Amino acid sequence: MWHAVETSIQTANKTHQVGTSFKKNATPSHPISRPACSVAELMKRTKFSKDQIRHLYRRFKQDSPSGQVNREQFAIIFATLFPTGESYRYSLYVFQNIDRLNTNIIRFEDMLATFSLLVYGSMKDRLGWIFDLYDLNKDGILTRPELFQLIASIFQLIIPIRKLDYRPTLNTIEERTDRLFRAWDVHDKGSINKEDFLQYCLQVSLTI
Ligand SMILES: [Ca+2]
Repeated sequence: MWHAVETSIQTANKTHQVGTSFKKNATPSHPISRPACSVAELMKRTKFSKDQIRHLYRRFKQDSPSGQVNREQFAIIFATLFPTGESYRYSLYVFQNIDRLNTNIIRFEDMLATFSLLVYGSMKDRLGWIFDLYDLNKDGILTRPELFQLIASIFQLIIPIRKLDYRPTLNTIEERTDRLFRAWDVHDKGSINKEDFLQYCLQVSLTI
């Protein structure tokens, strides 16, 4: 997914279109939700350039002509990135991590804010986003069942479980979950908060 984002940004860097607002479609075929703020405001919020924002907006509109995406639409778009796997469950986890206000809708501004954090954010910001992705119920605590569900959904992106012997795959997911959970549960509490997670990941990144 982020490769696609980077490709879009690189493409935007090669374009020379200018403008300070989102142009209206001359003959819209359906109601369109446009960004609630100006390009200048989005530039200030996200660090993206005007050309990058306009290019990303066009790409966003290609996939979602209405200007916003619900869970089902997001899952369909997401599935094109993983044509051989089962991406629905993971797409829902990503959706709820972008839809931070829990509106059940992703607008262009939401998507752009996430891209900005992942492209321009600090290591701590990016790791925090990953922790929030793993923290499925968003209560600030990562539990083993949540980590298991997340890892299982990642496996399904690549390997449709229905096509494999289920037990060995499940065992592998259990082992991965145990290994990561033990490493991240630095205080051996049986649960992991964001501070523990950041502390572990930042320490490891410094030693690599
Ligand atoms: Ca949780």
